[in-house]
Amino acid sequence: MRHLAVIVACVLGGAVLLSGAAEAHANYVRSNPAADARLVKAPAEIRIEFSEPPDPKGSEIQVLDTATGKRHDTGPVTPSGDPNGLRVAVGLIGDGGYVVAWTATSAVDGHTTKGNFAFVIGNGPLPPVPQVAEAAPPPSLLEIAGRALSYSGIALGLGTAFFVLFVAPAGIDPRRESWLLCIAGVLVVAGSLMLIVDQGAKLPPRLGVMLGVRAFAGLVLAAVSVTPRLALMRPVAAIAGGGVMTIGPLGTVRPRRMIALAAGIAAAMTATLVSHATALGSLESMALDFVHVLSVSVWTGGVVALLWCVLLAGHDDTAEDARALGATVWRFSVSALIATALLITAGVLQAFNRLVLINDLYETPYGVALAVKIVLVLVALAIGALNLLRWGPRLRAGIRARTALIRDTMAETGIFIVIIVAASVLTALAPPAQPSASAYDQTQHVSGLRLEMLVASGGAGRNTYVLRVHEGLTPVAGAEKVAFRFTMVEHDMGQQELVATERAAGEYVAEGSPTAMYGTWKIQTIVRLAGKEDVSTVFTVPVSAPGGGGSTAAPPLTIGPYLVIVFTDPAAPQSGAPLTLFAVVVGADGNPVVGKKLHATFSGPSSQAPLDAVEDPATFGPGRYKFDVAGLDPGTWKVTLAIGNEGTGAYSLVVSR
Ligand code: HEM
Ligand SMILES: [Cu+2]
Repeated sequence: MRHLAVIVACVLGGAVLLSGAAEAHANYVRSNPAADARLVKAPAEIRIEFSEPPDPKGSEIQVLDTATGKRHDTGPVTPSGDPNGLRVAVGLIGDGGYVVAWTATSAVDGHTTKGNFAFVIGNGPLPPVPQVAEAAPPPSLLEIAGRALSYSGIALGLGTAFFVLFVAPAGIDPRRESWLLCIAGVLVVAGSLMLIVDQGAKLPPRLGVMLGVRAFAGLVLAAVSVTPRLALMRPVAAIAGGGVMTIGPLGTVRPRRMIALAAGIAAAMTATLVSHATALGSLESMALDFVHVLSVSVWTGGVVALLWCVLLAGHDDTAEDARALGATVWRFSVSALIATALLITAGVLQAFNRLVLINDLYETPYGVALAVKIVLVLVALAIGALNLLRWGPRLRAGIRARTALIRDTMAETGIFIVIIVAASVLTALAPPAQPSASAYDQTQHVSGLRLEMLVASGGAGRNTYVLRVHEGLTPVAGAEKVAFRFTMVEHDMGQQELVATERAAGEYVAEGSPTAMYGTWKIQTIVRLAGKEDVSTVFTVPVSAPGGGGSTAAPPLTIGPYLVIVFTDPAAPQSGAPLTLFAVVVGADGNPVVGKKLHATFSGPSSQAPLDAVEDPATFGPGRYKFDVAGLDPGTWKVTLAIGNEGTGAYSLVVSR
């Protein structure tokens, strides 16, 4: 019970350290020309910046004339100079509307995403605003299989090496683990090759190198297993005195097993280096992922090695045999307890980073795969507890329990296989929390419905509004009415309503220009289903100044009891140029909050004095606070906003050269 309490404390403690939303799969962040831009003269090239490094080889940018459908991109897609950017040259084009349709392949994990946006040259009408939805094709079976084999091989190799080095009885025959290491090596090699074949010609070079390293580590595992007396190892073995070496305080060290452990760790490292955590580019997230993979391997691979050890022990006829086995079970239980505490902490922290709502666990494919994992982990933990609390003590008391131990470890092994398949589906899917091609994308859960509001562009004027309505995993088709009511927070501009039409099952779309002025808008959505009461909720959407369209608006901050929408004027700040930072403070009822003291502190490429906000309801309307910033150096700034002493929130500000 005390151990359980420690695990629970670790998980809860970890959950407190949650950080913001993650991104994975290469998604559109901004472009030049911007989405919905109106240009005076034709661009010579299109540049798009994504949320993670794209690989030019597997990516495509098409520039299409909306009138004729003709393609105007010339030459291949190349890096744009920005680490996350791509560019394509554009032929001579005249006035008119154009659609840019892009496909991006992540350089990190090879996952593909698609999307599109429009721009217009001259005074003509804006071309039809393209679909807001961006698509990530479903993962292939080959990818899931390749991941599952890789992960099982890594876990078996690493877990076995750890088990024989640190858990098994000192005298265990080194040939014992050979079979397990050999199977592990074969699984890792086969899994890596499958993933390479799955990528085919579009295999990003970096991913190719990583999978190559993983396959090599697999070969090492297999080689170490089949050649305990390999010629190459002979000198080492000679020095080591037949495979056992004494190194000062470390005690005896077995080089063969150390090599297997190193190969397992190297293979685990390649998993982290091609994971969503790495695509995110955050060291913290990568460390969590690496800890997760290592601890998962020590536990799951260790259980299989324990099973093997028990099977090979042959019998536990005497009380002596039973006691020896009991000692091994005890040592394993201790390492398994530490490993499970680590893996659950790291897993839960990652999960919070990848999910938008807790409901994602049953309302998105990614969440369902995660939920399957969590439930099965709980079952495996229960069985593990049985080993620890029941069979272990019996064995140590000299009572036979070998059959029960074999049955339980086999059951655990079976569960682990399903967990690893679930983890493979999980890592192949796009997590729910990720930036979308729309300027605004928020999800709310109201009266049993999941409502996702997408607003195509961040600027004032004509726009497309999409509401995706789901009940559980199923889209809610055929609603009697879906409508949007627009009111401005800062000024009384009356109310406008747009009625949406169903574009696809559960996807309701309206076009129009209800947001005439830049500032903060409340969109009340009304969903009327036959025979049910209307479901209504409010989304608060920042609308940026004209010309600022296309840049992804930051999601609102939660500071104390308030929702705070932060935006800048100009929308894309330039280094050294004065800029205004606006913060609109909205209460729980969606109404503006006046008379607060707002304070901003800056951390970034250079030092910047903190600022206090001024309120100017006569000019800007109530609830809008203004910071005048003299000019910032180029780079990414973290602006921490405090409202009195009610709370703080962080806003990320990118200043270009
Ligand atoms: C025996 C138990 C478990 C096994 C074998 C396992 C296995 C794995 C593996 C192999 C990965 C992929 C790592 C990579 O590619 O770098 C992964 C990722 C992950 N795991 Fe687990 N895991 C287990 C338990 C858990 C638990 C209990 C949770 C959460 C409560 C969890 C949440 C996650 C998350 C969120 C990811 C990241 C997925 C992504 O990249 O989008 N795991 N797990
Ligand atoms: Cu991905």
